Amino acid sequence: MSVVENNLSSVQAMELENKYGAHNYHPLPVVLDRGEGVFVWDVEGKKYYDFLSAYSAVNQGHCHPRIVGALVDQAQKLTLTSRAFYSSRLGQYEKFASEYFGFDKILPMNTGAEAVETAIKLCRKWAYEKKGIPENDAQIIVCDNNFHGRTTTVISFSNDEDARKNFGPYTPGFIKIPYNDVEALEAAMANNNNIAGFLVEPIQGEAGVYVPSADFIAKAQAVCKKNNALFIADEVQTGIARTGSLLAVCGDCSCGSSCENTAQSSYVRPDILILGKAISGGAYPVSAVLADDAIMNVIKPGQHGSTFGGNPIAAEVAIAALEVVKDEALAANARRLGNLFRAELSKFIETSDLVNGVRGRGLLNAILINDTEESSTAWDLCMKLRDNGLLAKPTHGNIIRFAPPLVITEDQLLDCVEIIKRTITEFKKG
Ligand code: IF1
Repeated sequence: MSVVENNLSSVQAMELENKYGAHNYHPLPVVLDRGEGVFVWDVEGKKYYDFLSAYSAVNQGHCHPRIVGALVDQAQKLTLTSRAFYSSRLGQYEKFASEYFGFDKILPMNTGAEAVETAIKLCRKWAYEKKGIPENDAQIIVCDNNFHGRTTTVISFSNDEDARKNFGPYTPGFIKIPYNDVEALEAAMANNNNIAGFLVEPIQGEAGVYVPSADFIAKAQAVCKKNNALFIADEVQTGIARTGSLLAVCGDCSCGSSCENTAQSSYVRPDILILGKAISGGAYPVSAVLADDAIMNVIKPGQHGSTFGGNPIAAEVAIAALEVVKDEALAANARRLGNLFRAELSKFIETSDLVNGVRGRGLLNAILINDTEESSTAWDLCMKLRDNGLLAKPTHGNIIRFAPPLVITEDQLLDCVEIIKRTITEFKKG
């Protein structure tokens, strides 16, 4: 008899996770069993709007038929070859994705953190072999309150004590500056010839959906260019149409594919682009690093790799997921409905003493709860939202992120706005 039972209750399922699973998360008490589009169902069959989208991995909606179809078809043909051999799918994916985002090459990996680690290695190697920084002296500038993953090097430059405490000794070679502070970036670069690059999220997701000044990214890239340092954009969470353009660094374009007019003023082309999450529509772990030959070609055979990186399933799933973004104009939908969402909530919160702000871009938004970071108010509000059929979770104590799949319709979005308004109105602080 299979040890996996199919008809567990929510309570039984939660008990199993608590007993047999590491306690590295504190999930909202809901047990999801099925997903379709913007909806998920728990094991008792209750339906919810998904307003987290697996942290912006399910931008194309749950179980999108084209993406699942690509996954199933390839899984029945060839799942994994390793990179010891060529495969019929990889080169076609590499061409598709490189042209889609407008770079010479792509280095395929699996998780976002792996892609960030890859970008750090690529930047350092370029610094030693092309910029001429003395070996082991390369410095990469990062921002306060960054989130780039959970590997030991990445948490070495985190300032979130939960993410880094007691995981030392830490990897050296990183300089922290305040986010959205071009002057601090210039100062960190001035008189320091060992700066290899600047790694930044175009919008800080985990920190609480911090949208920087409109010109921050463009000015930061100009400072990098002036100092011969690489501008590295971590679009793991903000990419793939989430913020109303294909990439958050695209600014106000919503073309949803590699934009011909990359010369447009708001497009800031990174030297190294990091992608993850929704590059696969959440159907399979896929991440990637893109760069032009002058940077990417510092990596030679045997100097970097991954068992699953660029596997045939990942290749086919990512192609399908990226085609869906363009064919369903998800960037334009995210832009339009994100503006509507913020406009509706901005009006409403003028009447509420529980919420004192809404911010975001496209369909990456957050509300600021009028209570301390240490309070349970944001969590308690998410519990009430769950009861009312909408799933969201606080990013930090008093901020709730709202990030539905980008396939959401206007009617569904307005339905969710009503759920959020009603829940806030009825909420009584504990
Ligand atoms: C968790 C946060 C979000 C990311 C950016 C790289 C990665 C992430 C900008 C690493 C991953 C995930 C990780 C997940 C929850 C989620 C998250 F809360 F942790 F910070 F989205 F905000 N760059 N973010 O956001 O990608 O290795 O996870 O594939 O660790 O709890 P990954």
